[in-house]
Amino acid sequence: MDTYALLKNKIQNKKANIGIIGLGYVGLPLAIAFSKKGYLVYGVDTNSKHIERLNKGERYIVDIDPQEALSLIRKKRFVPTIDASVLGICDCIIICVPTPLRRVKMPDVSYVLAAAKTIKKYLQNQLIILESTSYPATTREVVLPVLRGTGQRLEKDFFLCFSSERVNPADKKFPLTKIPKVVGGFSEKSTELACILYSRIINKVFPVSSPEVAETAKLLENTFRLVNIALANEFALVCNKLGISVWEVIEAAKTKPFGFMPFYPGPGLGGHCIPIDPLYLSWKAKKLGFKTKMIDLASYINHFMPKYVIERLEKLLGSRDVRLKGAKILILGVAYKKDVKDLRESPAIEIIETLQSKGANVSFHDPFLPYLKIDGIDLKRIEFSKKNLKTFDCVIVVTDHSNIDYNFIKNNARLIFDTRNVYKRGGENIIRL
Ligand code: SAJ
Repeated sequence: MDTYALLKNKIQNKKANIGIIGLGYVGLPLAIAFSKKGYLVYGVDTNSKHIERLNKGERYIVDIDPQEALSLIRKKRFVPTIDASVLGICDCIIICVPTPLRRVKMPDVSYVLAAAKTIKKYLQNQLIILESTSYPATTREVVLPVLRGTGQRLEKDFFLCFSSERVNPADKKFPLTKIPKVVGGFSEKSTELACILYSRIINKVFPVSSPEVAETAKLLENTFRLVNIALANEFALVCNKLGISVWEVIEAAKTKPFGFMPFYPGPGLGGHCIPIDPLYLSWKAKKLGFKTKMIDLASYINHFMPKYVIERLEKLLGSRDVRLKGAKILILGVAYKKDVKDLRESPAIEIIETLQSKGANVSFHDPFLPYLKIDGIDLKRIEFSKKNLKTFDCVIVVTDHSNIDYNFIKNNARLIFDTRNVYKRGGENIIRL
């Protein structure tokens, strides 16, 4: 029986051992999903803290029940480890490592390369899948050459695919198992093996003709969001000039039952995907001699929003004869988006840094984060009260977490600058973006 037939048989009969490299917000849910379906899963992570916390039943990913992970570990269906040699007894290996941007807006695929080099040590009759979001042709240009270095033949001795991760942190409506999976292999055999594997845990699998198509589809998804969020942000600036509510404009436009999808303005665009992934595409396009314009312009507009928030605040305080220097400001919510505790690329960081540099006295409250120690900011969360709310010159709603008592704040704060439209009906002490 050749490698393809052997792998197909093992995957179909859940006899295939699965290796997942990277137990973050992508890899860990994947490991749990496959373990729950009866596969033996080895989760390899270089961060021993992740392994310790999993073995103690502690949560470090918002979408994972740590007790469920622990019970799978106790049943020996899921084996989290820092020991990469376990990959030698895996039949399928899925790479879920970070793909950040370097300071100079260049893709950093060093984690992908490191994972490929680790796999190379143990490569033998395996299906390898890259899930980390990256520029088109990363699978072909970064992963494949390393694996070929073993002398083993692609599509004969090993199989290779790209399949994009689609995770919406804190979104209960779309758990991993309900999000269709796009799969692109170097041949139909690679694609088929990966489709069979994913179809064991995900309702809909969508094969495409190459890894590049799968890689680029993912970037279209996130660029779509980047550009439309930028459009909503630009409309916020225009509507402010017009003296009308951008929120009311969007609610009205939303009544169109076709051809429109609402996006909302905000204080800026955070997270480890939307602000970053599209720049992977513009970087690759530029290398191919094509300068993208939409992505660069949208990034510019989104990056302007924190500055715009400060501009609006200065005007607001000025109209009340309060100078920003020495003003007491409370930032409500600092995570990059609602109901998550992730700070990556959060606009709140730039807003706080700027306020502090202008001499404002800044405090923050975020139910998910007890302290803020990042980029020179070192603040402990405050618990707001009837008494202390009155001492702030302005409360800025930066992240609209659900578990905040907005009414209490409205009834006790002197001035609220709402950048997320939590106060849909406004109020005499409330100004919205
Ligand atoms: N934001 C706005 N206005 C909007 C929507 C979002 O200002 O109308 C802001 C958010 O506050 C946040 C940022 O944009 O700061 C990104 O929000 P997001 O929900 O688009 O991004 P992520 O990174 O949490 O999750 C996204 C997924 N989100 C959705 O599809 C709703 C999806 O794009 C990807 O599956 C995922 O990134 C990923 O892993 O790529």
